[in-house]
Amino acid sequence: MEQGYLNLLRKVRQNGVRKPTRALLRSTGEKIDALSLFGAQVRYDLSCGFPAITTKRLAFGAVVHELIWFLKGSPDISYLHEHGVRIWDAWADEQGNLGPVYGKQWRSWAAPDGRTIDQIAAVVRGIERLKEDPTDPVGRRLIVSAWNPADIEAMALPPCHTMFQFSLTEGRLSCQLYQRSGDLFLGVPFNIASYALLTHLVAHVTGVQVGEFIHTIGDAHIYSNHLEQVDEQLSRSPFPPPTLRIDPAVSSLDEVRREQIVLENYRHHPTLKGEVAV
Ligand code: THF
Repeated sequence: MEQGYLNLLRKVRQNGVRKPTRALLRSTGEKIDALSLFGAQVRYDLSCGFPAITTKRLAFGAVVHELIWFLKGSPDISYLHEHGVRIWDAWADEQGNLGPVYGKQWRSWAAPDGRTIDQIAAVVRGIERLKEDPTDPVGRRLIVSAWNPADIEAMALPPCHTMFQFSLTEGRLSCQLYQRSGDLFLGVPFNIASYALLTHLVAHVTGVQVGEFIHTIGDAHIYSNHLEQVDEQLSRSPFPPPTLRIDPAVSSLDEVRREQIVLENYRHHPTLKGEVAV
């Protein structure tokens, strides 16, 4: 299940081009280099298990809370703080605001005429229509975009997950993400789990099976302060993937709670820590 991820990690570790980046390390205050590969794609078959990385511990609770927070459409990180999740702190201002990032664009994209567009609700409606009529034109248009050029300047960080598309094929729901920039050691395991979970949730509320998660990355990189951890991770053998269980009572993406999502049989190697570049 995670072999595709490990192969990409190994490829960038061995053949990535060393590049300077814009990112800073808080601990030293200096800009940091990364090993980088432009253009990568990994497929995860969600029907074979949940793609939680097992070669280190994945903070699955933080993944779930972050996704619930995106789905709430909230511009500040108070929900995350109420649940002890600190992964967005480095980008927030003193009031905990990030500007019009993922949640805002997913749930209430501002149209020029003053309307707001709920892209997530539109995807769910589109899948419902496709169940009735597989030839409905929405079939190749199940798209959510976070990249709103008019809002980029007001965002704490331009979205790394620029857009994603769903496809319902033979009763199975697949999702492909285009991620413009991927921090392979720290962020990407989170991102894989997050979009796999989103795919499961959308499939659950629309009553279809899950298919694949296809992860397409623009700049796939390993920051130079993560190299030791990556070498350790690459020396480990993955365990069989865990299984995701969603409470059957979940009927809408707007009311999902943390306790309704359970990762079963998650066997993993010990935690590998790394400092995030901001
Ligand atoms: N910027 C950079 N440089 N890397 C990223 O991964 C990243 N993100 C988001 C936005 N900008 C980014 C923020 N998401 C962690 C995980 C996800 C993040 C940021 C940080 C992190 O530190 N994870 C640790 C600890 C987790 C915990 O225990 O809470 C880990 O070991 O996974 C990627 O979308």
